[in-house]
Amino acid sequence: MSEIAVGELLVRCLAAEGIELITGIIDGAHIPIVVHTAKYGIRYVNVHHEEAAVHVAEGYSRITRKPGVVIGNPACGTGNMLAGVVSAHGEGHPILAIGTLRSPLKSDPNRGGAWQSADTENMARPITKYAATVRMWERLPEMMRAAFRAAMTGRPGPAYLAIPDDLLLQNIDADRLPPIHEAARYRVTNMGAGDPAQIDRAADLLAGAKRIWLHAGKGVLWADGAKELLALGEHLGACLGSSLGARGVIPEDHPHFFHPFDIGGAGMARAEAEVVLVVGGRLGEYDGWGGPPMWGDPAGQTTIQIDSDPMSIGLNRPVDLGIVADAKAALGALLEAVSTRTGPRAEPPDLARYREKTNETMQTGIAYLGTKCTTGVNPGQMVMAVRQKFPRESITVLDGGNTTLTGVAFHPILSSPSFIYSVKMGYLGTGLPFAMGAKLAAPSRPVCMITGDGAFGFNVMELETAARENLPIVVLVAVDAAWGMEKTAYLAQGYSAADWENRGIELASVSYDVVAKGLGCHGERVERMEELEPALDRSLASGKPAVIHVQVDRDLNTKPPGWEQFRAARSVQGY
Ligand SMILES: Cc1ncc(C[n+]2csc(CCOP(=O)(O)OP(=O)(O)O)c2C)c(N)n1
Ligand SMILES: [Mg+2]
Repeated sequence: MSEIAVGELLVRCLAAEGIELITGIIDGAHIPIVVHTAKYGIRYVNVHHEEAAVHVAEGYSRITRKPGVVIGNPACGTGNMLAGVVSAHGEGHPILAIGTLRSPLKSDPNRGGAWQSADTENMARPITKYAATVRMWERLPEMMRAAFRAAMTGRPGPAYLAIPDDLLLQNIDADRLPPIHEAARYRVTNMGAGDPAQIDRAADLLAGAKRIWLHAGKGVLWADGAKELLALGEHLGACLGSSLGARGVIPEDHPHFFHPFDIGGAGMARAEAEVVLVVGGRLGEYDGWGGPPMWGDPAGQTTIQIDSDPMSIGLNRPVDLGIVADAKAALGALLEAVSTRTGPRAEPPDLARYREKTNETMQTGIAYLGTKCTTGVNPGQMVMAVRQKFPRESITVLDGGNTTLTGVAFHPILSSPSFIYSVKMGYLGTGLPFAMGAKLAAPSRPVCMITGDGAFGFNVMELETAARENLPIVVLVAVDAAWGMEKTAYLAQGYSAADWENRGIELASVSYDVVAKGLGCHGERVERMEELEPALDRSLASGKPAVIHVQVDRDLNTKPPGWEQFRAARSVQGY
């Protein structure tokens, strides 16, 4: 009789789902999984913190559109991992988090004094779409399928499976294994284009309208539907916008595109549209909950929504027509149906008038960029220099507080999927692991990350992982030696700068270039704007992960463009 270990059976299930990457920190409990990965073509990346392991998997997932897989050790490593799962849950990223458990023979969470014991299934439940414990190997493939089905169906999200260490070590008869199926046999992999009658109705509504707003959410990216979305928008002469998370679905230098921060121009075009078409998005808080003042009143403005998840239809804004479908397929079908009703149209009506408003909104940004700095680099100019250095197809990752606002304002995203940022969480520390995950997913695409110094500190040890795994990303750290956005909030709440400084909440001016070198990366230090471009060139030429410490103007970094809008967006109540 030939035998295989249950750990290998688990790896076979991952291989059947097409998994090619696992992240985590090695532990005796899951050695029985890790020793089998290579022979199934799965790369195992060993990091420095399980929370970062989840973010690496998320970054990878965003670019590959495949689920990310992470393993945590019993109790503590899984606890760390669940911190990362909070992000995947909020952002809607498909992650399979596997936590090992100590054998129930030796411990259980309710037995006082046990080593590495915690009720991780219950800890995971509110932050996952599926949480369960495998107790018999006979059910392992079925439970893996349930986890992947939950993670990948509808709005994506994380799933959690716990498995005891002694079960993983058990050898079982290789001729009596439960069947393992490929993904298409156990979950919906093709939602289709939706009900043709509804597509026809949507085409009637769109062809009958002159002013159209087309809004793309991240669901368009998951469906790989950017090309179809743009073709439909151009054919209809629609104004185009995206959620913050879906940036890049429409190249942001497109003449019909309105930036998510463009409260004036976008707000006016959206409010005046006769029909709004929302694809793969829920119209959450940063979309003004889909209501006035950022959108027209749904009583007088026709809303069409396409989503693969019925739970997202009409969630925050009432709809006139809700279509459950794959975004790519539905947009393709819709273009065909629209084309039989109307020929290609020119630019959106009143575009010039909307652009005047856009220009008004941009004045704050222009003033910010023109501010002369005596004590460091202008953060806006730093961001623009990065945009000029990196090609359209590069991947941009943002992290931090005010630095991310500057990053969003001055770094147009020109392709997709090319933008990674913790939109729903503002989860500091995600940037470096996101960037690493993106580079693991697309080794030939340049990956650039712009981060605040506070954010960078969370997972800075992952630079060692990046060096070891040969992930040449370029990181710009905007060093203001402060949790700048919180300083802005502090001052806005009426406290003085002197009070802030006396509370011991400032950051030290760490030399991040030196830290980088110590961890096997290339390091640069920039104190004046003219030093930045050569530093970027040397960083790119180094072939290593590179960190550019950019000393930014501390005062200017507390007044980023978009801060008011960022606050205002969160004060809207919605329906
Ligand atoms: C995990 C986490 N902890 C705390 C916060 C609260 N927070 C938001 S912005 C910010 C300051 C960020 O500082 P830094 O990364 O240096 O960027 P800066 O604002 O200085 O540009 C903090 C502490 C958060 N968003 N996420
Ligand atoms: Mg800072």
